[in-house]
Amino acid sequence: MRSSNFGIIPNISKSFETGLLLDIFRRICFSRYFDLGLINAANEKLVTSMVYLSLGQESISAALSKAIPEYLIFAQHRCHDTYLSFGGNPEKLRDELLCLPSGSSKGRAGSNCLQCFENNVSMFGHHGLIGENVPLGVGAALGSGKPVVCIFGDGAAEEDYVFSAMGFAVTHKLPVLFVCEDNNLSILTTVEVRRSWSVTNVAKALGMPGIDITDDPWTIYKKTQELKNNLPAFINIYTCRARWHVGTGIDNPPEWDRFKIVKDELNGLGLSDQIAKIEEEAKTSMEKLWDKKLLQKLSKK
Ligand SMILES: Cc1ncc(C[n+]2csc(CCOP(=O)(O)OP(=O)(O)O)c2C)c(N)n1
Ligand SMILES: [Mg+2]
Repeated sequence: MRSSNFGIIPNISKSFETGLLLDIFRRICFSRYFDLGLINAANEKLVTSMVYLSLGQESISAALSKAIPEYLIFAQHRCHDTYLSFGGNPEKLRDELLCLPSGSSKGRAGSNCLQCFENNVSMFGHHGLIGENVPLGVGAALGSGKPVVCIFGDGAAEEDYVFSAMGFAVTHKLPVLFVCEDNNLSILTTVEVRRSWSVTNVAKALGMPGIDITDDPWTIYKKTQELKNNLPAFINIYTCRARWHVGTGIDNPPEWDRFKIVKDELNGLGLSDQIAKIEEEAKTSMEKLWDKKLLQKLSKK
């Protein structure tokens, strides 16, 4: 059942070291303020390319990037947070969205096809066919022997090639972590309307461990640490998309506000001063990144 605390390990944050709690929070803030700056820039028509915001879902990659920083990444179209949390350069992401040659794909790919091969990150671009990153990721694990994370949506999870790739990974015991960012939506259609079955049950039937949790970053971190010793494995993570499928508008208020829940928890742990400082730093650096005059200058180049 979708709810803000489904599958969360009670009091889990208390078992974390402060440094790790703050690092995860820093990554959440960074992705969040990147997208908030982008929303302003897009609303001012300074960014005119299509944007797929990860706003609302950013706790997932913040936690994954701490738990499995070295994995090859095969993400889908909603992955600003994945790119940023794993260590992609924010200027290059901004420039990509501005369609500039200095962008992460020379300005030719855009929001939904992000890639990164620097700062020890190996993130492979998505082509647009939802779920195709899953067989590609499984093939990469087979060919390279390196661990892979495939991150895809609850809609993509319904594509037949996703299941055949997951089955192949089980048969060949490949080191792949399959992560479904389950925001309950394929564009505007909810899971309930689309299917009567659960992807987690399919993963389990194929012979891999499968769990359902919510986007509590500390539970994600802990469960990922456990599952990485038992790959291939599948995690379905309930989360909330805060903005439109594509673009900056708002469909409905999100079912829960993970950012607020995380801050409340960290405040309860006595970290108010530290998190206020981290949030302010993220806000300031992203305001600079998305400064209106700077964007006008960059676009004239
Ligand atoms: C094979 C295929 N079918 C349909 C589409 C059109 N399409 C683009 S995004 C999308 C919804 C994706 O939903 P989900 O995978 O849950 O990702 P989310 O946008 O919710 O993050 C669809 C149906 C497509 N790109 N590829
Ligand atoms: Mg979805």
